[in-house]
Amino acid sequence: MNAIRRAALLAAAAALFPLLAACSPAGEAPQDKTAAASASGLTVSNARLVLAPVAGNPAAVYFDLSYNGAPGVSLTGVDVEGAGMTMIHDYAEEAGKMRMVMTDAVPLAAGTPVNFAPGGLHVMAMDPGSELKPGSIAKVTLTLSDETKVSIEAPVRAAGDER
Ligand SMILES: [Cu+2]
Repeated sequence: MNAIRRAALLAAAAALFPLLAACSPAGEAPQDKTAAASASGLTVSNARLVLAPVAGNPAAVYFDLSYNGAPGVSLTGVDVEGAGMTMIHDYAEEAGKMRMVMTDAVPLAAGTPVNFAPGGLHVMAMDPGSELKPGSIAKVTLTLSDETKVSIEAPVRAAGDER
């Protein structure tokens, strides 16, 4: 191998290395429930999808949001790959009873964490497909009012599992 060719190969290897490191499959990025995704000041963590006791009934998606972006932004939609329509729900007291209510937008404010959790805010995912089975991973994409999208991998849990 001559010197020029060797130098060119070294340069090519150096240019490739960051890419290879960034997409190594079993690499440094933690793949457990503590994995977080973020964009435009929004960080999503602790995502999980909990199936209903009856297969095919709506599943619930929970996650924790922290935000340090621009003011006036809200969470306007959540998509779940492999499921049908989704809705953001909250619980509200009405005539002494807790009822689920639809929520169009969840305002985000810097320094104010928002938790989607059992008994409170949650995403209902209609018609979860059979590929969303316990132990699998659901790709959940959050959309903000400023068009930002953040995708996170949510472990799928059975109805009886910890929520
Ligand atoms: Cu609901």
